[in-house]
Amino acid sequence: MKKQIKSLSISLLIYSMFVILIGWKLTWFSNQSDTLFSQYGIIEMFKRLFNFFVNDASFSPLREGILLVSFGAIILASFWTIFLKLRKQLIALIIVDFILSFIILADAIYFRYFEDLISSAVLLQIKQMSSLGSSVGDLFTWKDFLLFGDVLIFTVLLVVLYKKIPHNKNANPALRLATGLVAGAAGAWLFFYPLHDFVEKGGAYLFDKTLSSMRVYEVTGLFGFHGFDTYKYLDEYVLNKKEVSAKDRKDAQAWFRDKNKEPAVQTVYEKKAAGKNLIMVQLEAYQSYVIDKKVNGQEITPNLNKLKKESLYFSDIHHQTASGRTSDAEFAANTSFYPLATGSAYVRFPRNEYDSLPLIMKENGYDTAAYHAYKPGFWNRYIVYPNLGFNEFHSIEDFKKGEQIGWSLGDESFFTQSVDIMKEGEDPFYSFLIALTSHYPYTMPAQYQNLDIDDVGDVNLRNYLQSVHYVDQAVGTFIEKLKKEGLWENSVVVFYGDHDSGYMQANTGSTLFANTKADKLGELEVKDGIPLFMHVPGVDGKEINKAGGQVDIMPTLLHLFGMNKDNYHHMGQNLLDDQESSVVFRYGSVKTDKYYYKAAYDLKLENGTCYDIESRQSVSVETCKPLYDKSIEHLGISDDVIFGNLVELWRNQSVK
Ligand code: GP9
Ligand code: MN
Repeated sequence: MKKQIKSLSISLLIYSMFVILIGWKLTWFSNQSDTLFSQYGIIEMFKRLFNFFVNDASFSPLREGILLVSFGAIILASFWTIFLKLRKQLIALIIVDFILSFIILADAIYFRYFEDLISSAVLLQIKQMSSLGSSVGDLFTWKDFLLFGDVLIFTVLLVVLYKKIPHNKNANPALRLATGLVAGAAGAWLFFYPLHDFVEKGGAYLFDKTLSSMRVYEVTGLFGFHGFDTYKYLDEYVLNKKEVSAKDRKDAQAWFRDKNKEPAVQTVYEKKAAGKNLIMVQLEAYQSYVIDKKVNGQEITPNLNKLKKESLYFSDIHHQTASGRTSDAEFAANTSFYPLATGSAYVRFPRNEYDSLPLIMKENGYDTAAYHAYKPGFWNRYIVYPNLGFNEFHSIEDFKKGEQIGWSLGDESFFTQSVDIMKEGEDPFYSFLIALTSHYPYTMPAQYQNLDIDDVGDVNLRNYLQSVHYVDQAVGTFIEKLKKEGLWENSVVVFYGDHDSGYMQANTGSTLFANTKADKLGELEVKDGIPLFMHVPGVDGKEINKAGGQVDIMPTLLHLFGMNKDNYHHMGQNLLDDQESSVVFRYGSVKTDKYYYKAAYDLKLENGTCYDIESRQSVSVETCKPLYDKSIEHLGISDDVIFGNLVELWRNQSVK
């Protein structure tokens, strides 16, 4: 018996070491992403936990709870190894160590770019990720692989010492089984107790309507998130394909009915674009802080600055994208629905129908086409576009070989060739162009590094500025060509940015450069800011600073073209009327002209921050409650419509 206990003790000692090692790796991830342990401080968390057990202090599932949950998850993933004899246990632990380390590293790399975790929805888009190609390489260094150092050392030790490891003749299987089960039960308690407490304290919503992966991660930890995400995926796609309840369907329908009941506000712009063509250009990672800005005396975007004076320029527009990036922006602009919290709607619901911009233009006699010089399968575009109402999709396969910059054909050649295709078609038309050159990591060939900025910001910022400067030049060429071909005078031409540039971390050269107000609110304001230009023939230039986002682009255009109908389902607002406006971000924050409500990861009102824009100070969150309520309502309704493909359903019902 003594020997058996001794061998079990060795086994448990090694096992504990494994748990601590993986725990340490989780804190490494936290430090990398500045979340959880890094935010709260691991020592502080242990202290509070001690206080909870010893001094009966109160328990916060989000602080000390996350410690228990994280360790619980490690134990749940590995307690079964205790059932095995020592040699086999060691092999099993090395394999589990490898798998868990791999998950941690993959998430860390993904987070550096997307500030999000890898979810099953993201894995469904894995083709996109692999096409990130060389840019993925820039996201990690060899040091990251030290995370596998222990796996390597233990494997070598195991091979060398294999013969010397006791055969465990003495280890009693029943004793091992019992110990393993006790460990498993302890793991389950550690994992579920704080989560149960969280749900009891009103946290259930987080698991019902998953608005973002990071919010779930904040309460479940990294492995807990992946467990939950896998469960959600199976539940959504395999076990019970998600049906939007009859009540939610009705609520959504009533919401649109109420919205459409309000008579449209008349403006001087109404129908100003009737009969004109529409050319809409989405610019990659284009942010508004570069517009009208000089660096070392040089204009960063001289052509767009000129356009700004001559067109309608919307100066308070923000992107509303999440992990679907470029596809989210296209989706919002062409359907007036919010992108999903996780994964791209293009990938998750490619066959959905909407009252989409190309479809409406088509109904009004327009020819419609999308242009993007990249692989047609990327973001599922070739499947989605016909459903949205695009007659044609000109992908990389339809462009002549030209100058290659970054991911694909440079924007200059892309724009020029697109106009050549456009001019051959019939009027009126809607052409939607997605530019690509200013994609992360923004490195430009030497001949296109035309700004003299060696002493500015950090290398990321310099690369970014050079690439947006190049794209601006391409925009200039594009406008000239449209003029030459006689298209400028009879087309509405729209330019907007798809999303942020992806690396704006606090206190780096880039934030300091962009945030001229140099305060917390300024950081938030510039982070998601994108430009929006609308050139409307016959309409003078004007700057409009109504708060808005990408979902507002289509309602504004329909107003200009005089194509709006009161049975359309759109989440956005017309940016040209004088009604009060607001922009709801996909992660729950909201901005109006007066307030900026920054949502917390857990989406609880009280954990967010409410800023008064004029005083630039934070005020009581209650002031922002109406904004908060609006964001929850909007995101919920939009999600229901997408999950339930409700626009198609309602269309079919009204036909019957
Ligand atoms: C490529 C483009 C990629 O087609 O959509 O941009 P991203 O989604 O990575 O921003
Ligand atoms: Mn993009």
